[in-house]
Amino acid sequence: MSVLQGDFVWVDSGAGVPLGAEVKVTDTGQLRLIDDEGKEHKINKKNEGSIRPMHPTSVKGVDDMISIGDLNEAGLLRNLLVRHKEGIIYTYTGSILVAVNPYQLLPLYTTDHVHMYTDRRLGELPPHVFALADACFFNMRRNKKNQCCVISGESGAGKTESTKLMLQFLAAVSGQHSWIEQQILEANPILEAFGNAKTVRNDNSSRFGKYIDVNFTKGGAIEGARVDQYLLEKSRVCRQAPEERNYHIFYYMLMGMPADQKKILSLGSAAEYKYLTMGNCTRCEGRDDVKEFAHFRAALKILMFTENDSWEICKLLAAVLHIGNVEFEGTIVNNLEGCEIHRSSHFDMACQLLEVDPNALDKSLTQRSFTTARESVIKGLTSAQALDGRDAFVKGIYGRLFIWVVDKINSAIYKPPEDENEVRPSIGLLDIFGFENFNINSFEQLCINFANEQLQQFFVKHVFKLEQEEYSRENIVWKHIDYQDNQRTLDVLAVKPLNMLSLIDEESSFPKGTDSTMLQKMNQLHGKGDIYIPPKNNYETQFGIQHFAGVVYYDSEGFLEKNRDTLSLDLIQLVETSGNKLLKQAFHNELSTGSNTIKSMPTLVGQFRQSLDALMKALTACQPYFIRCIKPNDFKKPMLFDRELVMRQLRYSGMMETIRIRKAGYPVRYTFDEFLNRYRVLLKKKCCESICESMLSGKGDWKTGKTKIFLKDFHDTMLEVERIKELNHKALLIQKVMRGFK
Ligand code: AD9
Ligand code: MG
Repeated sequence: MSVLQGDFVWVDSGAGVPLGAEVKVTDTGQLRLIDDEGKEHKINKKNEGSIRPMHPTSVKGVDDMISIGDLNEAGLLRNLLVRHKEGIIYTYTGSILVAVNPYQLLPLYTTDHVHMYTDRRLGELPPHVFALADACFFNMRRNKKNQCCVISGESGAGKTESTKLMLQFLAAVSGQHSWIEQQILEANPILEAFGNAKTVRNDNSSRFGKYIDVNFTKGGAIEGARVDQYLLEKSRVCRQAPEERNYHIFYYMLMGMPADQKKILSLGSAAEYKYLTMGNCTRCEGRDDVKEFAHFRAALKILMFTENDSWEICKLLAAVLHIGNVEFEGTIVNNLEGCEIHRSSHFDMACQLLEVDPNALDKSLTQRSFTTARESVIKGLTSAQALDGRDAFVKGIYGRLFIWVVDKINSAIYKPPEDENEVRPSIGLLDIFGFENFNINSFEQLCINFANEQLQQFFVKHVFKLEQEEYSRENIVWKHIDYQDNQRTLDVLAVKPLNMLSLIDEESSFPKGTDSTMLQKMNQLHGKGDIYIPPKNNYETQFGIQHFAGVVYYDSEGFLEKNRDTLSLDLIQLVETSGNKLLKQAFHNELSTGSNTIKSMPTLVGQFRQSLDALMKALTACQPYFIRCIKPNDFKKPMLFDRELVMRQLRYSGMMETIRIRKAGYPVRYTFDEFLNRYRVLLKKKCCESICESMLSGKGDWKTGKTKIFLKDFHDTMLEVERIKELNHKALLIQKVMRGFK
């Protein structure tokens, strides 16, 4: 191969995927390569074989990966890399948008950009998240079909930001600049205050999933929206990993609330609260908690929360912080271990804010009552048990408060249809927690990763399975494209009889079930397959699962407790005696059944599966768009592109196969009717001619003029006869179908 100064070539990088490199000629005439990472390689006869010429499309990069000449991993990766270097973060794969997080504010989202992308077809302009939003909006109206956009990617990849940008665009093109649009946009800061937190991966990590369904009028104006929330990570309220914070709202409140109000709630600074200092981190760089509190308060007003609502919310949050500082002291009375509460100002404040009797709170935190067959027994709790019980209470309060807030937001922005059966045009945006794999993973990660498996299956089904099935139904000549199907993982997790999730549920319902009996059953039932990876020995509590994005090991300890997600009857009864209206409203489900029995509440897995099933149903009824967010580095830094990290994400999201199928396939399809109705304007004359050619050829002479077609009488008859035949045939088909319905 002969190369010249300025040529681009591929060179082996030693680790995995080849790198791009530019050819330079030294003063002495020797050839050298400078690779994409700035490293120099000498070329001599020996290693000339290891370099390959680069396709011109890979040199500067392309807008749509489908047009890449080097259709291999190196080609994809370099395409994103060279674009990232130039600050181009969006790239298409057909209609799928790949978005690489820039970790800096780019001047891409101005009103001018909104105008520029309004009413333009996908691909007319450089790739952009607004273009996708516009495509959803356009298709919703043209195809009279609801649209959804599934936004995926790992933690910190940019899902939430993309969702906000989609909403921003939809609100702008809906064109009303009205109250409802502002309300929908301002719901976000409230949701993020309660449900987002600083983690090691993302300073604004969503710790819950959300689906926002935006409804439009027939004329395309936003009418309302509804937010569905999924599985808030409640454990964060009581515990944070190093360098991580609790939910933003606590810090906002402590930094932003006026001193006189703080005084009433007896609040100090974040450093004073156990629940806010577990991660040894109370500040989040780049986030101004004072300003955010002001924004949060303003947003509450826009969403119709009253002054009193805001105050009651702050009261409950303050109560949570005070309870977190309550301490227990172990006691031994009559040889029985028990504990006592350290009566402190925090305890007093907690009672005052929760509006409960101090003795009652004391009792329900340090004792537990049981009902045996004959009598009810009261047992003292050890201080460790009391701490666990206290944390469960706090998680219960916060989790229910979050749901109450979401319900309240919905009551402001959602207008149920007047007629229940009416289908309103809508666009749904899904921003769900990304795939997670930490050093220690627990029940929450299993749920999150299960949700991601479901979404991946939705993607696989839509992009690969349904597509290829349709080609075969329509007799299109097609060479099958292989893809990574994650259905087998889903089968083991949630489909097969005695699947893992149902085992967890079943074991949770046995009073005697423990994490280790659950693990034994999993080993027995799934240990022989290649999806579930049993623990190494009998003492080990970690099991693994082969996910589409790699193996994740989960620690089974605490699984059943977390899944049962129950509060003791004592605590529920305490809430019942409370004078705090918001607290009681938050617990309305439990309280509605009367005082002596806890309504048997579904388990967490049960609830989560139910809401995911509903979500999948909603998505399936829509025409889907996909945004694949990519995280370019682990340091939240601009202009830093970690090739290995990006390659891993491209691999597990099936990007290579996606490009292949989108390139080979025909993702847009119309019935003949739709096609003709829509596009006959373009080729009026040709269309007419080809109808005549196919129906009248060899049967006398006909002519096309400039605006008219000229036929003999009998031609007209022939055409009409054929037309009637075709229509009758259709009518017959319709009748058949209708009869089938009866
Ligand atoms: V998580 O699963 O909720 O932990 P996300 O939602 O995928 O995660 P997020 O959207 O929160 O990530 O993005 C993380 C950070 O990246 C943001 O806080 C921004 O600082 C940064 N980001 C993401 N997208 C953009 C963008 N288009 N422009 C500028 C961005 N910054
Ligand atoms: Mg997020």
